[in-house]
Amino acid sequence: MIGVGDMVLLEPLSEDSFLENLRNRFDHNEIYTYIGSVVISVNPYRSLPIFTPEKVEEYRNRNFYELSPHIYALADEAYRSLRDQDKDQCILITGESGAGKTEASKLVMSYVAAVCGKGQEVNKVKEQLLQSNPVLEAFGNAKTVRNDNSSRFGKYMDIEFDFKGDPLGGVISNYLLEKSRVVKQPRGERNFHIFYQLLSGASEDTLKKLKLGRDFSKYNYLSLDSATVNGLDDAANFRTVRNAMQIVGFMEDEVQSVLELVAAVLKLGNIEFKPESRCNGFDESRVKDKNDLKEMCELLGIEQSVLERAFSYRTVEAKMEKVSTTLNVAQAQAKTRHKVMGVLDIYGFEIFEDNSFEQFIINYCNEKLQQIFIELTLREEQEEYVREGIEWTNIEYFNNAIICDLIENNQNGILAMLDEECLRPGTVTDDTFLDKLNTVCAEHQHFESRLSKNSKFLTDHSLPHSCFRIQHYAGKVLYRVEGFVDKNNDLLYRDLSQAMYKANHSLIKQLFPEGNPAKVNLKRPPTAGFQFKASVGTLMRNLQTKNPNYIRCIKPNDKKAAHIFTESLVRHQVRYLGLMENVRVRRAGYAFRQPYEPCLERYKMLCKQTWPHWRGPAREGVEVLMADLQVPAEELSYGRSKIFIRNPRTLFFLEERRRQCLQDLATLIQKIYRGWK
Ligand code: AD9
Ligand code: MG
Repeated sequence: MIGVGDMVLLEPLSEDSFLENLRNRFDHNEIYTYIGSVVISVNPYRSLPIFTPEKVEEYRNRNFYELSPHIYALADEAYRSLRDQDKDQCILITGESGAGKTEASKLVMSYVAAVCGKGQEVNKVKEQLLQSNPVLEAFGNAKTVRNDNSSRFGKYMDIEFDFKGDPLGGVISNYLLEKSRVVKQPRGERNFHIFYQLLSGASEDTLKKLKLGRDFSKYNYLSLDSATVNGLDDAANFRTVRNAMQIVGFMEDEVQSVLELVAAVLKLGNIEFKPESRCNGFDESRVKDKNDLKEMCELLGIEQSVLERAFSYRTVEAKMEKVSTTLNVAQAQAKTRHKVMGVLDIYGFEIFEDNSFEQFIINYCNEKLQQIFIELTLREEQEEYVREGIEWTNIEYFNNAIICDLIENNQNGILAMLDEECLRPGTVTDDTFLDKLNTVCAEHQHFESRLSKNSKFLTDHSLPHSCFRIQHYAGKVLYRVEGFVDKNNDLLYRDLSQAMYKANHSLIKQLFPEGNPAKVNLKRPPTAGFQFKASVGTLMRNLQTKNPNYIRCIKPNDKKAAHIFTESLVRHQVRYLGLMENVRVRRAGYAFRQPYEPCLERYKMLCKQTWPHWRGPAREGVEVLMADLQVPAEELSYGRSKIFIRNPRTLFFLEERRRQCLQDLATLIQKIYRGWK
């Protein structure tokens, strides 16, 4: 074993020793390390020979700590508890952009697919589950500065299983797709993969039908400086995606509709507007060159004049963005309750130089995940203690509930105040929102309210203009309010949705149900913040009913390169993932626990009474053994099925004695062997 496989057993424990252990293991291709049952994964940025079918077999049906740390061990444990103990599971994968979350989620899915049932029907479902990834990635991933295949949405997938543990299907929810990317990408980044894939990989015939050419530079929405990405074969990926769409269940005409939509978006990007003076003295916008507009209308079956009018006028109100979509719903007929394994691949905590509404929302989601992590980790510990009949010692930990409250409280939480501001008549700007925030928080300060007493909302005079700062569990983050009101409003003018609804194109019609004039809803659609809060709430309630399994992903360097471990960068992530806190909580009770049988088996050679055989119950054997080795009684607790060891040093002591014993034995055997010769 390189270094220490489980950080709980690290001695002495400090941030430095934690980092050194990670680095040491990373340098030796050991990218996985445990904190108890949590898996830390450090992105290797190269393919390692540890994801082979042989490895799958190696980890299959083995106990978690038996082999060296691996994501397969976690997947196996989760799958077996689901199948054999009927416990719904969730796999929570967090980490910053490029840390390897999406790859980890795919590894878990492929492991589960490899070990669960067989047969024609089951294999079809497995294929559908696995092939949902390329489809989602084509439309939701893009090359960014941080990651060539960055997911621009959060994803949660519930995989459903029958009583035998065979997969039945899956339900996917998406969170907060970064849709602004369609229109504009930061320097050095690309639009969503599908645009480039379509232009590079579609046949001449398809392109002709879609009225497209291959040249990226002809389309305003496709940035020019980074249109091709090293190591990314857009044309080959297009074929993969088309194939995947078919496997997932899209009919040929549906695929065609989707591609028409993609083409229409490219055309839309090329439409330019010019001001035209009106007799009332106002300027009105008019479409400059009508060819793209015409082609777009042909693709979508929209009357050109209708769309043109919608572009130029605005009545009122808007549509609500769908936050979660359901794909590929389970096909099961069985009436029995399904077992469920949820896989969450969601954006990690973000602290940039410039933090906006998106970071605010993302960090809020991470606060909620941290909260559930604390809650569930502690609950799990507590439950195990109760199960084993061991006295529960209270563990001190930082509870971030007050930060969640600061953001989501229905009365005076930041999201509620933003909503109030967005809905208020009169002139609303980002600055009026900030004023309100500061006033309410100052008022609270005056009354020594919850908000200020814990001072997670930080006001001081050093703050730059138009900013507020929050003390998140992972660190202080400065948010710039510019754009908060607009992004929260998330308005699409009704004229546009009505024009879209009039299209003679079934997919477009489905996408804009609010454009149906029969369903004119004068009520304002919910704000983006409100919707996100609601969907995060649903997600949290869903996760709370499941047994959690954690994968914490770490990005070792900023260069997307193999073999480089930048300590400062990793230290930062270790801090904001709360990993030291995690180790501390885990060690606060008992650092190590093991069922009696394997424990006796491993150490019985250290005591004459237990070696070579112990005839009585394993628990008594372990008691005799520990007494003989003079392990202090306060170091140990005897549970119903397991022994609990308080301090890692006790375990090291046992391991060291065992090592010596084996060595002595080896020397003895050598001597005897020489004697024979
Ligand atoms: V983002 O928040 O969606 O921008 P992720 O999802 O955390 O991010 P991703 O899984 O996409 O990161 O990993 C980034 C890249 O790292 C991948 O495209 C691979 O090139 C590389 N990677 C990640 N994990 C592994 C691995 N286990 N083995 C080899 C890996 N390469
Ligand atoms: Mg990702």
